[in-house]
Amino acid sequence: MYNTEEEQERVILVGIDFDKNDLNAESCLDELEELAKTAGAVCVGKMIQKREGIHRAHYLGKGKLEELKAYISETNATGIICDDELTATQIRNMEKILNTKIMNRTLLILDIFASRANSAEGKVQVELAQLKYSLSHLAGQGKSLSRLGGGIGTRGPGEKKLETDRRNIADRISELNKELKEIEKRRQIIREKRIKNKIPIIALAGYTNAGKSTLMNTLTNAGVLAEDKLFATLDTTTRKIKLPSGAEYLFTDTVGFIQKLPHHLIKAFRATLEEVKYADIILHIVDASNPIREQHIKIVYETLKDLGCEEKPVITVFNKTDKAEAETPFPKDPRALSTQAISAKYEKGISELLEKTEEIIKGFKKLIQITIPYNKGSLINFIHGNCEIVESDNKPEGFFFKIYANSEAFNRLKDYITD
Ligand SMILES: Nc1nc2c(ncn2[C@@H]2O[C@H](COP(=O)(O)OP(=O)(O)OP(=O)(O)O)[C@@H](O)[C@H]2O)c(=O)[nH]1
Ligand SMILES: [Mg+2]
Repeated sequence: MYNTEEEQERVILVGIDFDKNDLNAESCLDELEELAKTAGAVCVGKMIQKREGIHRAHYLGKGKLEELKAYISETNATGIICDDELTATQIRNMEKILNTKIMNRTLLILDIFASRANSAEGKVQVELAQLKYSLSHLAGQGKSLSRLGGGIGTRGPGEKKLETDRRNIADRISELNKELKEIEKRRQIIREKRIKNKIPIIALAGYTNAGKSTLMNTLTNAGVLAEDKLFATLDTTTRKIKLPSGAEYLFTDTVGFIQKLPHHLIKAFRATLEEVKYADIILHIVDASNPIREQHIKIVYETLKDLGCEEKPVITVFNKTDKAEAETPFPKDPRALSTQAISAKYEKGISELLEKTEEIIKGFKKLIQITIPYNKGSLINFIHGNCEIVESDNKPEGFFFKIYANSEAFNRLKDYITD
């Protein structure tokens, strides 16, 4: 009989409690457990070593490694997942001592990304990041991945198996780079079109699992995938939504941020993450019921800074306020222009949030009604190129527009206001 199901991995999670670190090692491992579950593995144990830093040769100290070896055989684990970046040498040395599969947070995240990527761009980015990862971690050995069989670290985007033949990796990387350039070009054209249309862009950003897609669903009924898994969303989705005020906005749901996301991964997914860079305003969604929400907020701001978005207007949205754990007073957020408590799932606080968002957007744009005489054709082009049009009509006395005008447009058009 053939068993086509992959054998479930049984993993021990391993972390280091650094002396000078503001990240809490236990909560990092809890999150790693969520990631492992999302990737389909079972956590059979956890181990944290207090150390000044990572051991250069084998991540943990020698004594702790022996302890881990006993723990592996005791729990029948099929592999370990370390919470930090590992070098090829560290992996090799640990493999030799522990005689088990060595994985880490990055490999796990890539594996989850691989199973979640839907768009062409998402798939290309994931495969590229995976191949680069395996190339740098298999340097000089070349057999480690093929020896692993199935499971975490061997899955490519979609149903595909990750290519592990080193001779082909370099070719495939250059092929994917070319594809990615093409996709980025297309994305750029779409962005330019949006900017030209002058419809304000509102990005939903925040820590993974905060409820961004749920809010997007509440706002649009767009049917964006929302589930209790880390990295449910890997591809960005943009929807045009008309608010009760009559104005239209583009809402963009983005990939979640996470702590310890290595810089090279942020770089690899830049095209996807960068959507926030083109937004007029960021709605920063926080899971207010999470005990380490303050840590999440800090990581989101660090990532936004990495992406060059430190000046973007932000409204911080405390979500999941329907949960009892969210009841303690919300943390202060001096970076945000405003804050709002909501429940995306139970549709609480949504209209207040939208009002605040519109107020801020309109803070730099004024809503006016104008009628342009038919002999002033050049102004029509100016309006189309520079203003956000809410309504337009041909009236006997001229072209009628209801528009959001910035200060320049307001000054140029104020003689035609017909309120
Ligand atoms: N109780 C409660 N649960 C919520 C609320 N909003 C979202 N959730 C749940 O939180 C989980 C994560 O929601 P998502 O909308 O997928 O979160 P996300 O921020 O898009 O996550 P990623 O795409 O993984 O970054 C789901 O199980 C939602 O049902 C809320 O207001 N209250
Ligand atoms: Mg999502």
